[in-house]
Amino acid sequence: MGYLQNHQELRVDAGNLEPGTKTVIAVTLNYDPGTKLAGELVIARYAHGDDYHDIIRDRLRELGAFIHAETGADVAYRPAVDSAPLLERDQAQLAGLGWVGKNTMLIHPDRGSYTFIAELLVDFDLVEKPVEVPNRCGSCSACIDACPTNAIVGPYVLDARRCISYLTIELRGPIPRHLRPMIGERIFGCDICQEVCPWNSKSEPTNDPAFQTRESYTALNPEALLKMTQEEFSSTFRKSAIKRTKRRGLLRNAAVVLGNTRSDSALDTLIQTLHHESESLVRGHAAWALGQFAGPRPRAALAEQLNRESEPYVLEEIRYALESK
Ligand code: B12
Ligand code: SF4
Ligand code: SF4
Repeated sequence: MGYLQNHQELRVDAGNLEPGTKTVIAVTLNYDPGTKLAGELVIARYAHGDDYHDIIRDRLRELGAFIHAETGADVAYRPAVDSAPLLERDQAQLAGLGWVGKNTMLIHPDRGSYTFIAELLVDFDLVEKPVEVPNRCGSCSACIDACPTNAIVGPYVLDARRCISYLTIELRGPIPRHLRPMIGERIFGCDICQEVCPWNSKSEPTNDPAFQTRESYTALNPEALLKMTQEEFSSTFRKSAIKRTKRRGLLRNAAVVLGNTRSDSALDTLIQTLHHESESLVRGHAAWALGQFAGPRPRAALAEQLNRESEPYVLEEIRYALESK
């Protein structure tokens, strides 16, 4: 997320991002497939279908072409969706598309918060100014109370370093050990602070074909993920936002989930991963997961790998796992 920090000056005023910008047309798009996955994987709702970056950028270009055709004016426009250093929730709030709630999400009173935000930066003024939607969080604190990692450190303030979404999607290295148990079964992203929000109980799932749950995901489970080759990963998550973690990130998350669920049927897969996986990040998390199981088998597998392992990070995870047993 360094691009946000490195471009602070661009973030509040879109004119700094695209010289000549006079208006930000902010839009939201419902991504809610309406269900959690039927299988064993818990994937954030926004990632059940196709990669929104490509889909929404194309649709924004269509909107730009439509404005050009309607007005006849030679308008310049630039599309942006979760790709530019813009404060998108604040832009959307200023555009009257909802309020930023205590969980830091943009919420619309009818459409809830399962929405992407995107913008078209244009070089003309709009005559009408939008009317802002008043904040309706009131005395509710359901999102703050439900967050498993206490990442919402106070109303409207999120410590991203504790957020499961950050830990499972953006973080490239090892997940801090003390936070792993709180991830539960979440393999990619987290929706808890939205699922408990009363403003999402009214919202309708989307019919948009791009954001329906992919059929192939219902057959997946964390064990199957841990066995995935690079080729299988690339084809399964082609044109999906999930490929952002790369194979090693997703397999790291799968190992954490198996350590949390501690199903005996996962032992063989975790041992195979510890002994044969080429990515040290994944071996390290498999070691941690084995440390969560009781009994002599995981201990023997850890001890065996202690003699074979050469990577200092994995050795450290193995020692921690053996000590904690
Ligand atoms: C970084 C980031 C994350 C981080 C941090 C999240 C966060 N709450 O800041 C992580 C990885 C944790 C994350 C998680 C998620 N994210 Co995210 N994320 C972003 C991103 C790229 C930047 C957000 C940001 O700037 N954060 C930094 C902090 C400092 O900003 P801030 O808290 O808003 O505080 C600033 C403003 O409030 C501002 N401010 C205060 N008052 C005022 C007043 C005015 C007038 C103005 C202009 C500014 C202003 O000053 C503060 C300091 O800079 C945006 C896209 C974008 N470019 O905006 C998507 C975005 C916010 N994420 C999105 C989504 C969907 C998610 C997840 C739901 C994904 C998931 N299911 O796992 C979770 C939700 C977690 C949560 N509760 O927030 C959507 C939200 C859509 C919506 N309806 O709100 C966005 C908008 C992407 C998109 N284009 O659709 N995300
Ligand atoms: S997305 Fe999950 S971990 Fe992040 S703030 Fe919301 S409930 Fe907490
Ligand atoms: S759960 Fe309650 S406090 Fe949190 S965003 Fe929704 S309405 Fe606001």
